[in-house]
Amino acid sequence: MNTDVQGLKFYREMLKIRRFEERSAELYGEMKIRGFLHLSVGQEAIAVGVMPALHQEDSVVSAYREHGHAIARGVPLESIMAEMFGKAGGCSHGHGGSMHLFHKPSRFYGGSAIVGGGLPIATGLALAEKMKWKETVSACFFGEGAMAEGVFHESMNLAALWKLPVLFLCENNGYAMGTSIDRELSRTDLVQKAKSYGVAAIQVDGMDVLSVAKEAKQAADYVRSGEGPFFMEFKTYRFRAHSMYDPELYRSKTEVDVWKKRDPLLHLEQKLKESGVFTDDNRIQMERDVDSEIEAAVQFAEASSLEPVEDLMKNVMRERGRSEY
Ligand SMILES: Cc1ncc(C[n+]2csc(CCOP(=O)(O)OP(=O)(O)O)c2C)c(N)n1
Repeated sequence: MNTDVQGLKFYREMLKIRRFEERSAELYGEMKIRGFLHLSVGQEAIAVGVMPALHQEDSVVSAYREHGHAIARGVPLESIMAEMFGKAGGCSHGHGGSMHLFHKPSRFYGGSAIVGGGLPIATGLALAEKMKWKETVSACFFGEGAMAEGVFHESMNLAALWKLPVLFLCENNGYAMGTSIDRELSRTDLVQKAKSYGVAAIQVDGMDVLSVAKEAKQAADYVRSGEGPFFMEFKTYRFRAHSMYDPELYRSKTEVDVWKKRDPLLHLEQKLKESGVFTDDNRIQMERDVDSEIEAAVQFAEASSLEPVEDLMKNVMRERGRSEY
């Protein structure tokens, strides 16, 4: 695909994620969305740049900051919004909320509240696919905070040892809640850490969607060809709070402003304008289109019903008494 056409597509997709999350924050204020809500504003280039490298039959596993991943993967927008509302029309039937988006048709296997929880799931999916002789990739998004968890090391070790087709996608936004990376990890060279397991690894500018797309394609091709796992560290930043309750005392406004100058949307907008394929009018029109798509999703969520009370225990694993066996 021509770079300008691809750039315009990427811009629209990043804009959709940005506006979806900004609208979600408003709806949270209106108490339409309840529970936890983690926004990825500032990190959109990673979801949007990585997805085109994946095929329909590949698996995607994420963590709790996953709206962007789900949208970019093609999980229907209205089913994501309905899930945030806790409604039966949600992709997880309203059982999961923002942190537990799940959509089997897209092979989007969560959404997990447990830091690092997706890593062994993605590794297990890769093992299952390899045992079936399938040439698929199991892509796993996680934050650098997950690299302090035991499961990160177990997953990397087995993926490397058994040459499993896992694409490890670390979004290094510098903070795990209020803890900066140098206060959480003994070694902050993440690429080196991955290489110590014998896993091929690179660092990529996570604010530049075109670089993300180029590098992700090569990495996914490597994994698909049976070479084993690949680790990508994306240097990025979240522009908003960790979740909806966060006074942000751990970082300065100046630091946030410096990163905002590298906003992935602004960055791409400038590039496209320089190429002469994008104007302010185009942007305004695109914003209108995206906003009406999001409003349709909100209407769907509003109209969707709550799950009947008698179904609330459906899909809940219960310990059964001996007599029930
Ligand atoms: C196993 C586990 N430990 C602690 C927490 C509490 N917790 C929630 S988010 C978070 C920070 C994780 O940071 P990172 O993985 O870098 O992701 P980011 O929030 O930056 O996207 C922590 C410690 C949790 N959810 N799960």
